[in-house]
Amino acid sequence: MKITDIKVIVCSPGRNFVTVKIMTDEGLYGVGDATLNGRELAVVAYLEEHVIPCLIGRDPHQIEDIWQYLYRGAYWRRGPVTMCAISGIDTALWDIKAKAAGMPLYQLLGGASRDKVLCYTHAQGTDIAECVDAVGAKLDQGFKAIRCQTGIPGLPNVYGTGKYAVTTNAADDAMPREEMWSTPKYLNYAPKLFEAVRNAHGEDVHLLHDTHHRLTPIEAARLGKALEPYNLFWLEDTVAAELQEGFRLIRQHTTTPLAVGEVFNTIWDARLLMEEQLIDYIRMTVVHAGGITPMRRVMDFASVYGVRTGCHGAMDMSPICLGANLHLDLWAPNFGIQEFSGYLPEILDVFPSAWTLNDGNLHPGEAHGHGVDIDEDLAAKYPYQRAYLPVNRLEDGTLWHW
Ligand code: CS2
Ligand code: MG
Repeated sequence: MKITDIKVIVCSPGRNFVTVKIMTDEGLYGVGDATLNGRELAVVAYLEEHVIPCLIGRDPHQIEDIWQYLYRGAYWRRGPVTMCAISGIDTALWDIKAKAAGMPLYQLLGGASRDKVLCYTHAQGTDIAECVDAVGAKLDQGFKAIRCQTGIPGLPNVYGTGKYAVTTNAADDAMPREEMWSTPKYLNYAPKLFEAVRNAHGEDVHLLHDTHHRLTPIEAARLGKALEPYNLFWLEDTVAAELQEGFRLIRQHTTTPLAVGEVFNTIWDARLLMEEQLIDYIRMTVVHAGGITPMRRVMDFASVYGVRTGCHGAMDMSPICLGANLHLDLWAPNFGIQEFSGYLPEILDVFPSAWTLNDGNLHPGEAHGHGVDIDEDLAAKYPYQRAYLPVNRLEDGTLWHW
């Protein structure tokens, strides 16, 4: 088999997506997600100018060699733009291989280790009462695990809450919005949220929380300790992800399980965290990690240290990325949970998907390949819109982690 053509499709059905489509001389094609939220066109240029010309005529079955060629061969390794581009290619190649084998992708990975994939969804509110109600609504929909985020008195527009809770491209995102942060206000308020949610909804629901890299290690340690009575499934992204050693201090002080890694893009970003068992869940995901090939390695490496998986799955990971993650989730012996924030209906129309959601669990489906496609005609009706993630400042104006 030979690769005859590779297209990069950019569309914005409510938010921007970059999709790679690889065509072959045998009529089989595969698709992969290459979306990097807020930096989409940088990945498009990387693919069109530097990757695609090298792959025309190659055998699409040589997934490992093509991955090494694009990663090692580039000399300039790592980084989100590079790894999202490689991921788009790698995911499309696995899609082709599984279609050629006449199997759903999870069978090629080693088969299913479980019947269904537990997922967590999001509940948020501008205040605690609203968030408690939102948790109730998600429980009514059948979800078993719920990430809770609340606005904080005195701080407008806190991440994951209010108007900006859904990660769509709002009209006012054409330039970066500015949010405001205060760690003291947050640390005093966050435990009250979980006290209220447990009081209202009991012990059975798994509760998660995301701090979006905004704390220092000692602040994270304090928060983890304060949340212990509420038995969280995980506390996510407490400190800046670059500071792997910072987790040593957090770990010494709290038994709240820790998750990190949505901004990592290679196994080396998480090596120390896993080797020293400083985390419980690794949040890396197919699109940002460079594809299915390296994600399988991350999952295996994590399993050596008792670390479980918790793939990032916000709406800016396209349904293709979710589909690919779900095949890995179904296979991985050390699977933990899959994030699922859901999609706008127009996104699901553009990306016809074989995966299903039932009673708080996902399944990748039995379609050959990874089971997600793109409707190119429909995608063309939603042109790209420039959109940024927000930036974050402390109350005195200092630029802070977002
Ligand atoms: C978040 C994301 O899902 C999460 O845990 O941290 O919403 C993240 O902010 C976005 O994916 C950024 O693109
Ligand atoms: Mg997060």
